Amino acid sequence: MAIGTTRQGRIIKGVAGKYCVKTAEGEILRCFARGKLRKDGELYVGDEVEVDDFGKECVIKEVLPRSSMLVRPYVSNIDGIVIVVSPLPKPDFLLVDKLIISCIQQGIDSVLCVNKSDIDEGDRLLEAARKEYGAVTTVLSVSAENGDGIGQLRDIVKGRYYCLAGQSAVGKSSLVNALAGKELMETGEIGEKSGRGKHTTRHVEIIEFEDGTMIADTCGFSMFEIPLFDPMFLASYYIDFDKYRENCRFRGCTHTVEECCGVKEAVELGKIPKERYERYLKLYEEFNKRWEKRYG
Ligand SMILES: Nc1nc2c(ncn2[C@@H]2O[C@H](COP(=O)(O)OP(=O)(O)OP(=O)(O)O)[C@@H](O)[C@H]2O)c(=O)[nH]1
Ligand SMILES: [Mg+2]
Ligand SMILES: [Zn+2]
Repeated sequence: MAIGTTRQGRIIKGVAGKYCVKTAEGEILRCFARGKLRKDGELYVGDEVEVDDFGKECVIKEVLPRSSMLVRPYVSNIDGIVIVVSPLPKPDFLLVDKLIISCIQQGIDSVLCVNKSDIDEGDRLLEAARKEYGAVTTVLSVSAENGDGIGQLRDIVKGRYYCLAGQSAVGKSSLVNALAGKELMETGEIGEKSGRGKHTTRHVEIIEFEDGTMIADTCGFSMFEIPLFDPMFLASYYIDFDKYRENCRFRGCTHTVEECCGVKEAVELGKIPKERYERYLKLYEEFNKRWEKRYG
């Protein structure tokens, strides 16, 4: 077999075993994967890879160490997630909670974009999002439709690499187009009967802007399980609980059934939103069940 030149680049798209790798010089190499990298789950969009360049054909032979890695959406080496919700389809805050936990686990940033501000009557969703997440992350009001808040979003992602994440039809691809100022990505509709999205975006793809900003458009999803860990650590990902934890009587308080719990007191006093705490309990239960099934 001919010996190729080794080159480096980043996977910006991968469909059915074929990958587009962009080099530092901006050249796009069309690649296959070698050996075990051919298996599902071995290569992520965002991966920095070494490629054997045989001229017509290129082969990915190695993945460089990743700084971050997510399974939902399926991306690597990101600096942060733009979590998108909208008034329609109906927002799912449990999904938002899980994405924020993923960000904290991976040591990356998050921003919550309340999209479709043009149809958010009385700013209801925006107000709810601010109440639930104001103490946790940046909450932005945006509209891909009329350009509202897009400048602020652009400032946040500038020069960095963010992926978009959220349910189908919340407007992720529309936001990429708004940020780019042109129609790069295909956008879809909401089913009239179901009120849900139609999963228009089928592949993760990185779009690079002239100033070096990179945005990965991703596929919508509603179900997602965080990789399992001991439920006793769940509360440590709720940074808005932090300052009330010192009022818990017991060390290692899980803020569920214990007496004299500072977090529960804060919920009673309205300092922690009740709904946020209730979702915590739900997720705690979910983790407990999974944990017992595996280790019980
Ligand atoms: N009114 C309004 N509609 C919007 C806005 N942004 C997106 N939409 C509409 O919402 C629908 C879904 O938009 P997409 O950008 O395809 O949504 P997506 O999140 O990429 O969906 P998937 O690719 O299926 O995950 C389209 O009909 C858009 O025109 C907005 O700011 N305001
Ligand atoms: Mg899309
Ligand atoms: Zn407690």
